[in-house]
Amino acid sequence: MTIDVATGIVRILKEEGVGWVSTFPVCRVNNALGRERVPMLMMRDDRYAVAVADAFSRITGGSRIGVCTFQGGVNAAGMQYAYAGMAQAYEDGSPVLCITDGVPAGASGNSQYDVASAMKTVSKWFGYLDKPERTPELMRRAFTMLRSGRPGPVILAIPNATATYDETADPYRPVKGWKSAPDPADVRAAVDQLLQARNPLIYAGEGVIYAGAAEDLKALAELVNVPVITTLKAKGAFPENHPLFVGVRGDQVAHYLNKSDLILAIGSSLSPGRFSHGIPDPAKKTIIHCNVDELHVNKMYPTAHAVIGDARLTLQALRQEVSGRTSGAGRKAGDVAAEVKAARDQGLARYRQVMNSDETPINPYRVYGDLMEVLDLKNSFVTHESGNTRDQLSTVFDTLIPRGFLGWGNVSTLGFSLAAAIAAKKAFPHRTAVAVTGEAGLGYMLGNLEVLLREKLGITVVHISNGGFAGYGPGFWGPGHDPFTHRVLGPDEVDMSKVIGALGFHTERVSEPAEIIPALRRALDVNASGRPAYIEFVCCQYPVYGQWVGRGEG
Ligand SMILES: Cc1ncc(C[n+]2csc(CCOP(=O)(O)OP(=O)(O)O)c2C)c(N)n1
Ligand SMILES: [Mg+2]
Repeated sequence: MTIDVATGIVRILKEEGVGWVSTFPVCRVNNALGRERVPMLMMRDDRYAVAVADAFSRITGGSRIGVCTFQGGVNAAGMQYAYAGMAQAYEDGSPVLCITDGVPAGASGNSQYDVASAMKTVSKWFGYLDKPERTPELMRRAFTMLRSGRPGPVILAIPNATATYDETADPYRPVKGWKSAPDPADVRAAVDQLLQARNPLIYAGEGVIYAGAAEDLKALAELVNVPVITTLKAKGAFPENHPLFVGVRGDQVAHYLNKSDLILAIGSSLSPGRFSHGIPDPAKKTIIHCNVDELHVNKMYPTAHAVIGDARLTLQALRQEVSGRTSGAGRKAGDVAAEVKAARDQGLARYRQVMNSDETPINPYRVYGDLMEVLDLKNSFVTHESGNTRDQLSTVFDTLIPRGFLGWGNVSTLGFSLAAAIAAKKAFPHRTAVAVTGEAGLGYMLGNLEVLLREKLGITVVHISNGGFAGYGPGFWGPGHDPFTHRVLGPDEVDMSKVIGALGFHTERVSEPAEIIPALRRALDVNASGRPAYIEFVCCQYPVYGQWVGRGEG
């Protein structure tokens, strides 16, 4: 049967299990989405259209692919704005599918902005549908890229969505996605080293979550009796109430990174960035790098052994090898758990103290502590913003299930938390979803708050309202910056709870520590009936949090 390209794409999306598509108008594939009854989640700008789909892929660990559409072609205004969302998805390695209008043949000289080259810089793969009958081929390729190997965004540009082709000529079959198992010799070499090490440390990255390998990570850590740290993006890959869990950041993590003689990295690029650790004295450590591809091997640090393959298959192979060598007994190594507990207690003491603080303005840690008390940590989703909420929550927030908390941002683009909370509600409608933000993140999300009301998305936005960019306070960036790039109108001048209340949110403004828990409870109650909530907590600026370890530190 002859169909048009847009319809073909949408039918393939349905076959691939895509249940909805986020968008900001206009993209010609949207007509077919409407005709074929695939719901569109219309965001209020193109960056958020990408970010919601991106976050959906992250939160589901790539098991359900987020898809978005935005304006492209010769009038690529949408794409220029969507670029920010794509760049973040690419930076963080998120398997999101972006569909846009392509520049038609003969029109490539119409604009200054070169769509194809721009998109290639922020995608794992860029497909240009130059012939209608290639629709199944390009969609197959796209889903292969999305479901196999190192995750990353894929973009499809459709220059002529109304062109037709014969749907029966090349019937589409959903793409499974493929994994690879590591070379057994590499596994043996890794286990040789691991069993010889005195102070090994497991360094777990987000690849563990994408591989669905959280259970396997736990099983290996327990078998070899080795402490575990996770990256920001992998927060939750290992249960944070587990006796072997050290942390994401802070003194106790620094202690273990410094002390370790062997790092078993799994599912992490080991890239020392703005929001990750460096490996101190790497030449004095044995680095075993387990990764899905070779891109990151020998990148910043000398890799002693690489184990290339899917994280789950790798963890299983390592476990089997250790088991075989030790007759199932694993590695004996003294009372590792007691040492971890002592290091955590010491590292976290000063935060635990302020988590109980009665001071006013409220200490932000008190809000986080109370939030942990109110939430069912096995049935909720929390995410941070760029700024102090990232730094503080990633220091103290206990995450018990994968994606109970979404850490994001090798570089963290302000405003992503709202997209993440929306995606979490779409992925797990019965989990409570909370985005914790400062005023900068809130500024980015304001235009998109209407979506929550229209779509009846019961999400709570927690605003740590401290009247400024706390991390940018006096002295931080050197003289001249402060107060010009630090102070904004704060709770004394603007009542954001009234502003957002006028939109239709349930809102509250809380100044008393004793009111935090009741206010959060009311917000979550309201959320259960599909109404969003915004709670402004009038807080002090308290730029205190666990540090990342630099590369050179010894
Ligand atoms: C798109 C983007 N631009 C700039 C930045 C740099 N940036 C990071 S945090 C921040 C300010 C955060 O202030 P606020 O939201 O008030 O949070 P606080 O630290 O006070 O809790 C800025 C400007 C960024 N992360 N993303
Ligand atoms: Mg602030």
